[in-house]
Amino acid sequence: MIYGNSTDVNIPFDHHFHTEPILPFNTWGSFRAIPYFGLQTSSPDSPLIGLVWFNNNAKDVSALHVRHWCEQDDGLTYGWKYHNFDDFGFQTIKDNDYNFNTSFIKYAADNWKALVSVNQTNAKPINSNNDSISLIIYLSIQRDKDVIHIKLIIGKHWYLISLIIYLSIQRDKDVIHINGYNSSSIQITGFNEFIGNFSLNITSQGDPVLYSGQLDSDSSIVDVIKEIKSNLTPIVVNGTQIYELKTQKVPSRSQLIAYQVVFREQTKLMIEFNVKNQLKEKLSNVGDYDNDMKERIRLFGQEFDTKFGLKGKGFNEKQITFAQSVLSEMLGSIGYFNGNLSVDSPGMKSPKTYGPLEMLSAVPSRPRFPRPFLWDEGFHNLVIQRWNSSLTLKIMNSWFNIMNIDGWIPREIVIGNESIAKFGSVNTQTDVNANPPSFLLTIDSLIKNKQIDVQFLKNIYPKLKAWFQWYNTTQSGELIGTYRWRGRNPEMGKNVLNPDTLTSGLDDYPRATHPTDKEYHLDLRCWIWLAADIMSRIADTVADSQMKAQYEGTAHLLADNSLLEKLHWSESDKAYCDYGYHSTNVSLVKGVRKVWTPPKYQLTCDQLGYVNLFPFMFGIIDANNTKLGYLLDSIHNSSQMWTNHGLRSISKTSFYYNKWNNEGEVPYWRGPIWININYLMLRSLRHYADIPGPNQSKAALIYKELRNNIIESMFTEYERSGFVWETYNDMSGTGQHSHPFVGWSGVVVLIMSEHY
Ligand code: 6A9
Repeated sequence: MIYGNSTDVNIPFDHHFHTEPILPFNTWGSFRAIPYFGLQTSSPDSPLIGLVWFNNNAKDVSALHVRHWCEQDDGLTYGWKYHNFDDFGFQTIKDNDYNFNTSFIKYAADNWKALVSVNQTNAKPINSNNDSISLIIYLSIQRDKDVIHIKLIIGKHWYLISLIIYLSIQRDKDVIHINGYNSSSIQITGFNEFIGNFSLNITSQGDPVLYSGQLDSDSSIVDVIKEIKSNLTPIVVNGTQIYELKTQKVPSRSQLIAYQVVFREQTKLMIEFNVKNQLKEKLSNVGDYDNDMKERIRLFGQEFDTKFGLKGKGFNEKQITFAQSVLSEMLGSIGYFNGNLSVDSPGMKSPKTYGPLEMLSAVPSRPRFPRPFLWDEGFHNLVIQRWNSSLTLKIMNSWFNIMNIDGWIPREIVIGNESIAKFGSVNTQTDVNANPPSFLLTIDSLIKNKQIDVQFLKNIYPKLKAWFQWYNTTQSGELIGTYRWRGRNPEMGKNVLNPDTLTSGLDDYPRATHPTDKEYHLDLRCWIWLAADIMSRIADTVADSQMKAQYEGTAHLLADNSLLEKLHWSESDKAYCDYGYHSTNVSLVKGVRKVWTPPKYQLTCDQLGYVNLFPFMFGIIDANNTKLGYLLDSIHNSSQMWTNHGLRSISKTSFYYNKWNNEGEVPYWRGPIWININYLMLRSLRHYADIPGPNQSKAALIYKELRNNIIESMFTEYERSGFVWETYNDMSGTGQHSHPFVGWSGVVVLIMSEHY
C-alpha cells in the first residue's frame, strides 16, 4: 500500500511518500483521543467503538447531560491510570455520584476485551432518588457507500492515475449488523477491509439491569449524540423515568449500532472483539479479565520502575502513582488521525486541500486540544521515548511524512471528520509559518541514549536536512545571524496591547509592539542554533562530512557570544532581548490600543521573561561569561522570574506581567508557569552545574530548589484536583487553563526521574 495525495485537487505541495502503515492496519487501541472512552484501529476510516452515558434524571431529552467527547465543562475527573500503549489501558472516571472504570486488554493486535464498570458511590436508599444511568456502547463504520479512499501515490503520469482507479474499484465496503439481541447482551458482526470479518459481543454482567435497548441507524458517527438523542423516548420502569433507546426506522444499511443498559447502582459491560477464524484457544494468553488486568498493572509498575527509577530517587508510593498516571494519560491519549488538511500559501487565491495525511501522535489535552501540535510533540516524545523508543520513532516518522517538498511541517493538525467537528471548523495552516523544532531535542536524546540506529537516521536524514533548511532560510531576519518568526499581524496592534506570535509557540508573549520585517527574535535564533548543533551531530552519524561542516559553521556563528551580545544584549537591562519597532508605553482604552510613546527601533527589554532566557536555556552562554551570573540572579529573584512553584513566564517587574491582551484574552504566556519551559530550564541548570565556572554552585543550588518546587506543586495540585494542568498560577500554584493537560506538562515525569 502506498500513500499519497489524491489526484482530484490541485496541490502545490508534494509528499515524501511513505510506503508502510505507521502500525499494522488491524492494530486496535485507544486511538480516539476525543471521547472519554473510544477504541479504533490504526487504519484510515477504522470502525469506531465508543461509550456514551447519561443520568436519566432529567425532565426531558434536551436536559440530559450526555457524556461522550471529553469536555472540560462536564466537570468530570478522569484519566488513564495505567496504560502501556501496547496491550492494555485502565482509566477511572468520576461523574458526580458514579465511579467508572473503563479498561481494555489486547490479546492480539485485533483481539481484545474491554470492560466498562460503574458503581454508585454513597448509594442512597433506592426510593430516595430518581438517579439511574444509561450506558451506551456503540459501534460505527465511517466508510459509507460512495466514498472510496484512495491510498495511492499521486499520479503525475497518466498511467499512474489509471492504476489508482483500477485498484480502488476492488475495495470492499464496511458492513455491520446486529446478529442477536436480548436484555443482557447483543451480538454484532461486521466486515472491514483491514480487519476482515469480525464479531463484537457486549454482555452485561452482575446485577440485572433496569432496562436495555438498542439502536440501529444509518447516521454518521460525527452526529452520534444527536442521533442517540433523537432516538430516546421517556418511559417509566419500576416507578423510575428513564430514556429508552430504540430504532425508529430500520435502516437500509447500518452505520451505527448502539446498545443501551440502564441501571441504578452498579453494572458491568464486557465488550469482546474477535476476528473470525481466530480461535480463542489459539490465544493462549486469555484468562480471567480481572486477573489479567491485575497482572498487567503489576508488570507495568515493574517496567515503570526499571525505566524511571523513582523508588531509587526516594519518591513515595503516592508520588509514584502520580507519575505512572501521567505517563499513562500521555500514552492513552495517543491518537490515530487521518484526513485532509487545509493549507494556504501567500501566493494562492484560497486554501487548498493537502492530503490525505495519516498520523500517530499524542495530544496536548483530550478535552481542549485533542489533535497533533508540532512543538508539543517534541516534548511528548521526550517522555514517550523513555518508555518505548520505537513508538517515538513511529510517531516521528508519521510527522516527518506530512512535511511538504519545501521542508515545511504544519503546526496544528485538524484532520478527519471527528477532529473537524470537535474543532468546530476547518483549520487552515499557512506554509510560511513555523513552530519551534523541538523534535530535534527528541532526536538528540534518542541519539544520546543509543535508541536510534544509523539506518533510521539515514532514512529520515533527507527530511531533517530539508526541515533545517526551511527554518534557516524562510525564517531568517534581515541582518545576518538574525531570525524572525513569521505570522505576526501589525493590524492586530490596533486592538490588543501586543500582537500575538502564535508561530513561536508562545502566543501572547510580548514582542515589538509594531511588527515589521526588520525585527528579530531571540528565541528563534536560539532554536536555530540548537537545530544546527544537533544537525551537525546527525550529519556526523550518517557520515555527511560536507553538511556536518556547514551545520557546525552555522552553530558556531550563532553560539558566538560576542555576536549574540552585539545583536541582543542590553547592558542597562542586563538582559538578552528581542529587537524591533517598539513603543514602551501603550495601553488599552475601551478595547483600542493607545500608543503614548512613539515606537522606535530598539531592544524590547520592558518584557523580561522566558524569551530572554533562551541563550541560557540552550546552554549557549559560555560558563565564564559574566552575563550568566546576571541571568541566574534574575531567575532566582522572586520579584522577577522565581516563584515557589516554578519559573513564571514573565517577570513580575515587567510591564506585561499578567496583562490582558484585550477583553477576551486572559494572560497566557504573561505570568503563568509553563512546565515545558521549566523543564528546559532545569536541563540547562544541570548543564551549568556540571561544568566548571564561577556560577557552577549557584546553578546547582537553583536546580535543586526549582526541581523540588515544581514536583511538589504539581503533585499537590494533582492530589487536590485530580489533574495535571496546562499552566500553574505563579502566586498560588493552582492549576489553570486546560485540564487534563498531560501534554508537555507530562514532562514532570522526566523532572522526577532527572532525564534531561
Ligand atoms: C484553540 C480554540 C475548542 C497553546 O498545546 C497546544 C498549544 C501550544 O502549542 C501553544 O504553544 N496551546 C500554546 O500557546 C493550545 C492551543 C490552542 C489552539 C487554539 C482554538 C478551539 O478550541
